[in-house]
Amino acid sequence: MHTTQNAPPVLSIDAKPYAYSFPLQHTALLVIDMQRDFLLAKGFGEIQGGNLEDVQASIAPTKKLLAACRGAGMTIVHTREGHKPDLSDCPSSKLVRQAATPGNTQHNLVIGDKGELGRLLTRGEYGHDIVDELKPIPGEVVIDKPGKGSFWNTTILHKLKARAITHLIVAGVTTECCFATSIREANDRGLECCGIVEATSGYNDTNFKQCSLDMIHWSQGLFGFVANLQPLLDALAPLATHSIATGSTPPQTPLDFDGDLAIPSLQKAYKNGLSPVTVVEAIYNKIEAYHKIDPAVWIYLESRDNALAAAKALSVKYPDRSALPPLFGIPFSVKDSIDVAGLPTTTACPPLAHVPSASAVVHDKVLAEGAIFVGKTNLDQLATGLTGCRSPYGIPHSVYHKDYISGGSSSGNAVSVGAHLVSFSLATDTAGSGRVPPGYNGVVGYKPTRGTLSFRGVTPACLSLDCIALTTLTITDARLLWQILEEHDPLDPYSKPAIAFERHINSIGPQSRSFKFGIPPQEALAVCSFPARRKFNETVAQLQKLGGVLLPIDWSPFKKAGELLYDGTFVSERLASLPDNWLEQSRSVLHPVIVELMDAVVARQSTAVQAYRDLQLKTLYTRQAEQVFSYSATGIDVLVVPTAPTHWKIEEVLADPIKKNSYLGEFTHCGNVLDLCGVAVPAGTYPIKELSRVEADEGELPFSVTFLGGSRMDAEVLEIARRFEESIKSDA
Ligand code: TIU
Repeated sequence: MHTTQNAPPVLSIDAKPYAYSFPLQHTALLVIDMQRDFLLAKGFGEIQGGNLEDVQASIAPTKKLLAACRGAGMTIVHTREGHKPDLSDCPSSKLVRQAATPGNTQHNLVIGDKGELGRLLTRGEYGHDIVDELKPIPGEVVIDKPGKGSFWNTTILHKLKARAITHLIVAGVTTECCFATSIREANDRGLECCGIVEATSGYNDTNFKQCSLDMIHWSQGLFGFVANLQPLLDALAPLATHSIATGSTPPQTPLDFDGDLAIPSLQKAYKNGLSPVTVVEAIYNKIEAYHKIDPAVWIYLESRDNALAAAKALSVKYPDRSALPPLFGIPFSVKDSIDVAGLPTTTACPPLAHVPSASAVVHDKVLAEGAIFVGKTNLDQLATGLTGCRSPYGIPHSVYHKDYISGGSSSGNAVSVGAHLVSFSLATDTAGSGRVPPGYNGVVGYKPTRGTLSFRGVTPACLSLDCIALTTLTITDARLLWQILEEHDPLDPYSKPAIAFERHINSIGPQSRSFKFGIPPQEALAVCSFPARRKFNETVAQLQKLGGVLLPIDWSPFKKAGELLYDGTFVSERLASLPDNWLEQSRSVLHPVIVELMDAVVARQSTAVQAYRDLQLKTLYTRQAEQVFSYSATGIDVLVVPTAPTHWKIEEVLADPIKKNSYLGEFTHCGNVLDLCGVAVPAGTYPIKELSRVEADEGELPFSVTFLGGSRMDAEVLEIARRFEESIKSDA
C-alpha cells in the first residue's frame, strides 16, 4: 500500500495486465445484477443459460468483497436489470429475439411473464430484487437498468460523477453479459475498471468465463484490469473502520460528543455508538447560549423535548449501527420560506403566513434519511435582499462580529450553521441569497443547477429564477446533501429531466489534476474592498498552485445578465406570485424597505414588450455564457468570483438600504438568470481594520469565493471547489 502524507490513500494490487492502482476516495464498488432472478432456481437466469451452480458460487466472495469495501468507507453501487411493469422500457428486440429462435424450447417464458419468483425481470417483483446476502444498506446507490450495460438510460454516470468517482471495482453476474458490457461502457466514459475474478461468474463453462475476463485486459488493458479477490481484501483490511458489531448492545456509558457537526464526523461517531440524544442535548445547550449572542437567528425553534423525541425514535427505528441512513441524527434548520407541515411559513412576512399541511419535498427527503429538524430560520422579508437587515424578526449578525451583517436573504440559515448550532440548513437562492450569507459566516453555500432539486413546497420569491440552496460546513457535506436531494419532480413545473448530456469522467483534465478557470476583468473587480481584492488575488494564486489554468473570458454576458435581474423587468416577477392588489393592502404591515423597493418596481410601469425583450436577452446571454463554458480548448470549467465585493456594517446598510444591498449582488445576480450552478467556499479571513481602516478595530472577517459553472456542471464544479477547500485547510 502506498500513501502520501495529507493525500488520501492510493492502493495498488496485482492485476492483469499490470498492477491496478486506485485512489480509495475516488473508487466505487460496482455490484452488477446479483438478483434472485439471475441467481436462484426458477428465475430468469435459469431460462437464459441454466448452470446456476457457478453464479451461486460467486455470492460468498462478493459478500466478502462488499464487507471489505464497506469497511473501507467506499462508495457502493448495486445494479438491478429489469423493466417497468408495463414493459414500456423494454425494446422488442430484447423481449422476443431469444424466444423467436427456430426450434426454441429453452425460452418458454419471456420478460414480464409470470414465473415462480414473480414476473420475470420486472421491477417490484420478488425475483427482481437483490439476494438477501448482498442486500444494499441505507445510503448505497441502487441503479435500475433496462439494458445489459449499466449506463444505458440510467443515472449511474451522473451519480458516479457526483461522488467524484474515477475508478470502479466490478463484481456481479454474468461475466459474459452485464459484467463485461458494463465494464466496456464504463471504459468509454473514462472510468478505470478492475473486474474481480472470484466475485463474478456466468452461465457457461470456466473457459467461457476465462475468455470473457481475458477480453477485458487483453492488448495491454484495452478495456481495463482483472484481479483476484485476496490481494484486494489484503489491501483493504487495514482500512476497516472500527465499528460495533451488528446487533450488539450499545455501550452502557454514553459516548461523549466532541462537538464536530460535519456530517462524516457525526456519521462515524454514530456508527461507533454515539447517541443522537447526546447530540441533541449538546446543540440545544449551544442554541440557548447563542440566543444571548444573537436573538434574531430563529423564527421558530422546535422544542428540546420534540427534538429529543425525534432522536429517541431514530435510535429505535435503526438499531443496527452498521446500517444507518446517511443523515441519521444530523441536525438541520430550514429557511422560513420552506414549508414544514403544521408550522406557519412566514417568509418573514407575518401577514402572508400560512400553515401548510404538507412539507416541502426537500424537507421530507432529509427527514426520510434520518435528519433531525431543529427549527425555522430568519430571512429577509419575502426572501428579497442580500443583507439580512429586512426582517420584522430582528437583524442577525455575522458569526464573526456583531456589528457586521449576516447577509441575506438566507440570514438565519447561514448563522445557524456558522455558529455550529446545526450541521446544515435548507435555504433558497434567487439573486445570491444562498451564497452571500454563507460567505459572511465562514461556511459553504451551494446553489445547484435550478430545477434539479424540487422547489415544491417553497414560497416563491421570483419563481422562474428561484432555486433551493444548501448551507453546510464543508463541500463534502454539500455534495452529500445534493446527492440525497437531487431528483426530477414531475409535479414541479420547473424541474429538469433526470438525465442530461454528460461529459466523461475526468473531463476537466488528466485525472482531474488540472482545470481551466476564468475570473472577472480588473474593471469588474474594482468594486471590491481592498481586503476582498487582496484575498481574491490570493485565491487565484492558490488555484494556479492546484493546477488551475487561468484563461481570458468574455465577461459581458455575466455582467449584462446580472443587470437584467434588478434593472430590467424581471423584478416584476416578485409581484407575480402575490395576490393582485396585495401590495396596496399590505403596505402598512410590510418592512419599509420592501415597500420602497416594490413601489419602485410598480412605478416603472414595465410593459409586456419590455418583459419579452428581457426574456430574449436572457436567452442570448445564456447562450453566450454557454460559449464561455464550452467543452473546448478555449472554454473554462469554472468561473471564479468573489462571493461579495465587501462586507457592510449593519449601520451602513440601515443608512442606505437599497443601494448597499444591490452592490452586494455584483457577482451573484447572474447565477440563476444564466442557469448556472455555484458554490460559495470560505477562502480565509482578513483583519477588520484592513476594511474599516480604523487601527483600533479588532477581529477578523471571513472572505469567500464562488465557483460558478454551466448548467448541470455541478459535479465538476464541486470537485474543483472541494480541492480548493482542502488546500486552504491544509495550508492553514
Ligand atoms: N443472459 C445473461 O447471461 N445475463 C443477463 O441477461 N443479465 C446479466 O448478465 N445480468
